[in-house]
Amino acid sequence: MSAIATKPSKTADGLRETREYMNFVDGDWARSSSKQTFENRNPADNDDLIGTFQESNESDLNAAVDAAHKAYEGWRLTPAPRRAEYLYRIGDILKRDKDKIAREMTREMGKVFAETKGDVQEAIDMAFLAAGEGRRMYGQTTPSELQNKFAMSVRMPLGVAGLITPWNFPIAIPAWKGFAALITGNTVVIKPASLTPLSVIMLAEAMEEAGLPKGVFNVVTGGGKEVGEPMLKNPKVAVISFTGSTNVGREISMACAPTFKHLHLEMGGKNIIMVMDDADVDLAVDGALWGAFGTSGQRCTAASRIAVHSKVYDAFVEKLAGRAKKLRVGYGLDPKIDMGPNVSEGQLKTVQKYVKIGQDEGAKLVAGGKALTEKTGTWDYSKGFFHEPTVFADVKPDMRIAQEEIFGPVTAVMKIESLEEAIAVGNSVRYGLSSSLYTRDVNKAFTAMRDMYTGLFYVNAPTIGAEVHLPFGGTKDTGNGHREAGVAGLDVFSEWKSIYIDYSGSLQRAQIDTEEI
Ligand code: UN1
Repeated sequence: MSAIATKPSKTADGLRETREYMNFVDGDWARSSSKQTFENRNPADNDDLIGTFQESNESDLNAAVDAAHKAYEGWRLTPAPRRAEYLYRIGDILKRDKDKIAREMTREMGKVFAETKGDVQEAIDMAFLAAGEGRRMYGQTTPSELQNKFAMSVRMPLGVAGLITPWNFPIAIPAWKGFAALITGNTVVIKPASLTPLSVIMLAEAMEEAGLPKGVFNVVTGGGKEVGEPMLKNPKVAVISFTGSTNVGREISMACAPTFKHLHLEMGGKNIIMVMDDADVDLAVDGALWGAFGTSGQRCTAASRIAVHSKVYDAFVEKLAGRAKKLRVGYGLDPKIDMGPNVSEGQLKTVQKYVKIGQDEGAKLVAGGKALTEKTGTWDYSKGFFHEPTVFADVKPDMRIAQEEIFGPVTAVMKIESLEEAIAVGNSVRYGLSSSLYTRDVNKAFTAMRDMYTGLFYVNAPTIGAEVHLPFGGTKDTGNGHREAGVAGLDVFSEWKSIYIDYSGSLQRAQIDTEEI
């Protein structure tokens, strides 16, 4: 079977083809045993049906886990440099199809084409990074304390990795997790976000074309209750890696606790840009605009708070509000557009809810504030989930809009008097993903670099823009101590085995037969 079955369907404007996308299980494309599908529509244009996807259930999930479990021995014993060859090939395929995949991703998820191309590029980068690790994957060799004894540590895979991935980076995050899992020798079952299943299906198509052995990578689409929860319960799944909200992450954590299932969580953020009085204000405004409104603010790393020194506060607020009002909102495949829609009606409602909360709390709305619902020369907004880029000024650090993750095009500007105050405000939230400082003073830069308790920190750049070869993740309620990407990303999907080889031919007792000096 292929990934897609097409069938004619009647629509208001005549006959159209509906594409039905399959699950990918044991190297083949398959329907769910539920015989049910769900629809995926373009968030910029609800008339545009991307396709229907399998509404899978527990038995589909278990079948995929069985396939991954069966494939594990063969994959585990495939030398890592050979595993890497598949990843190089997958990276090449993604590179070849970058524009095609990105176009579909903009249709499916809404962010502008330049950004979906960046998303695919992150997957390509990760494919090559992980493939390179296939020839490194360093352990340690160390001297033993005893003569004629050899000591070393090696990574070993865990088994079947269960991945639960979000809609905001529909291919990059599945790639971060998936390639790290594969290169370390695990097999994979992935449940993509129901708002963006196509992106993961396109990733699976690249894997199939690359000739990845059957069952090594499996995709099961469907809901959290029907597919996600059975994944957490299945004893053959050795490790779960999840990116999504802190509330769902907590539930996953509790579900994994009784069986000590290994778990990596990457959750919410409330990231801050801090602007000092000596900063290049125009550069800081550029950064704030990109940090707050890139991906319509739907990044874990979005700059949803901005703390500005009182000496440059008025100038900064005026410039940021002016620039935010000028952003062109519309369909992401139109090259003139700066910002796309929210991904869903639910996200749009959350944004509207927080705009109201901000106004009720007494923050000053200086740009945006409304959902876009009319037909204009730019786009027929009534067909999607659009919201104006929104800037609140005079926000107090304890207001809800400065404390809670909104995940939309809303940012909260606060006035501060010093670096120390900015750092205290910056660290005053429950999350700890990303932070940034605009300054020309090297002493201030190093102080903030030391004192911001976040997993990512930038100087003279916004809170977004992480590259794949460094660890990605956050402190406090953002994560559970793990990181993805970089070499650190291998830790989630492997365990250390320390190995001692005694070639003395006699019993040597560590700590006891070691001569005292
Ligand atoms: C996310 O929002 O979950 O640094 C990932 C960035 C991107 C990745 C964001 N490279 O913003």
